[in-house]
Amino acid sequence: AIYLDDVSRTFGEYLLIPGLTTKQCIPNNVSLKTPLVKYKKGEKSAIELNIPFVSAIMQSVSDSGLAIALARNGGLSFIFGSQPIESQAEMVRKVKKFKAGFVTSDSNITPEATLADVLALVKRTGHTTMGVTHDGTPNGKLLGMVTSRDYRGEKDPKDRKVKEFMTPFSKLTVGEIGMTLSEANQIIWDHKLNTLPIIDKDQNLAYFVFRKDYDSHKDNPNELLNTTDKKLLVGAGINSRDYKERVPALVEAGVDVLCIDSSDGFSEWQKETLQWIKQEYNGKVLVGAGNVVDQDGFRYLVEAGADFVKVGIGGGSICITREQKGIGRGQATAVIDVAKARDKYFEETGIYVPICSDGGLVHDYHMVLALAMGADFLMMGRYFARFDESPTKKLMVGNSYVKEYWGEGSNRAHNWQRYDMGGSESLKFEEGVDSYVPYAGKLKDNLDVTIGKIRSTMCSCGATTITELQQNAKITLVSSTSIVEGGAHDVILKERNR
Ligand code: MZP
Repeated sequence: AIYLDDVSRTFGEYLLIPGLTTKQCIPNNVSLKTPLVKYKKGEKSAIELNIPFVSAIMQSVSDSGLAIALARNGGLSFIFGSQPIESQAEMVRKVKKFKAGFVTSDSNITPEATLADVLALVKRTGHTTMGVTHDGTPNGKLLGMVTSRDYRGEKDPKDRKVKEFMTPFSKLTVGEIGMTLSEANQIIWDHKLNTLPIIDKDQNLAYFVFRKDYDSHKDNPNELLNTTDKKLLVGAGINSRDYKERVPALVEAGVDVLCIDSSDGFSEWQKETLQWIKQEYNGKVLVGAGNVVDQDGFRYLVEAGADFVKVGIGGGSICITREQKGIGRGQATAVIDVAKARDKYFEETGIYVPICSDGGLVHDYHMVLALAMGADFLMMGRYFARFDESPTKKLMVGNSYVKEYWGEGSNRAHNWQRYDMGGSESLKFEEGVDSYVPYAGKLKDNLDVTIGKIRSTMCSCGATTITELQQNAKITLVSSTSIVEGGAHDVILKERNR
């Protein structure tokens, strides 16, 4: 046997030490943008997430409902693969059909609102409302406001007001269907707008063309602009058994990215699956692989064509693989080790292959630790299972509301393909449990708190991007006694709010 020198450790055994927080390093300036799939040095990833969160490939987590909610908030779901091909494809279609650009009015916005107010509103409502200013500065007065009701008649005085706001732009907002992006660019440029809504009346959709950086690109307006309001992003889990039928159906349904879902991905089964997909679609279909917990596993999957690699065995909240099979590795140690392999591969080839830390994240600060240790994005099951949008039942147990949450390795999920080592077509023993998690309300409300904490911790570390965090974070191991010191201690607690 080979003995590794390091101890298998998990996130709860570490803390972050503050770095210098500069005056620019404030939570609003923190960008959580992150690459999802591999890219060459100097280029950009074909898919970037606005927040580094993906939801687990699980029956009790990722259906179309959660996928829509998470994508609207900047993350991405992998629709669970342990279901018939057609129903999984239908879920993908449902997400892709969702009208992300549907616009609504909000009574909090007045003609005096600044663009910053509108942006806050857009953030809060999940990109459903957009305003227009004309002076090209972030604090410019709001002159126009678009709502879907603009085009459905004036049902109440607020609608009339909205129409009044729009008057200066009536020529720009009606009848632009068929307008090209460069025509829109020209209008923006001529009128010094920050944003230009283009309304598709038939579909009740709004497309926004906006100026990215007014000051630094004055001489080349066409470089400034891009469009938003695209279709929502969605991923899907696949297995290494029926991929020749499943992948074409998912691609046909419009899936953006796939992930081979297995508890142990360091296998020839995954290599064959990756190679088939890459060959069949000329490299155009994006697919991640995993899970692995060391450098050898990473290298093997990347050389077989993986667009990202998922890290983690046995750390999931519902997982009993380590108890059942004695297989796994502390999640923090696994991420640290695989991140080294990712960086080495980048140095050698100029290709950056993102890694995902999957499972075992309990506290919000664990997420920052995982990112600081090298994860590019995080997959979570328990976290999302608690929300209204997850597909499972909400029940009252004792005095509290809970939601059901079961592992893909439990008998309930019947997902033998995920645990298949070849040669059998059934689950021989359980590797997961059936459980409850505390009900936590709406995804968006919880995500706002979590993201707020992450931004704030990153500022303490002196980082405004995930890359900066990975490069500069100072991390220390903690002793068991100092963990006690970290909670409230030696006081008599009154009622505690989160
Ligand atoms: P967590 O976020 O609940 O801690 O972990 C979710 C992850 O656990 C999933 O993304 C998956 O990798 C893993 N998982 C899912 N089912 C099982 C199981 O039944 C499992 N053992 O380990």
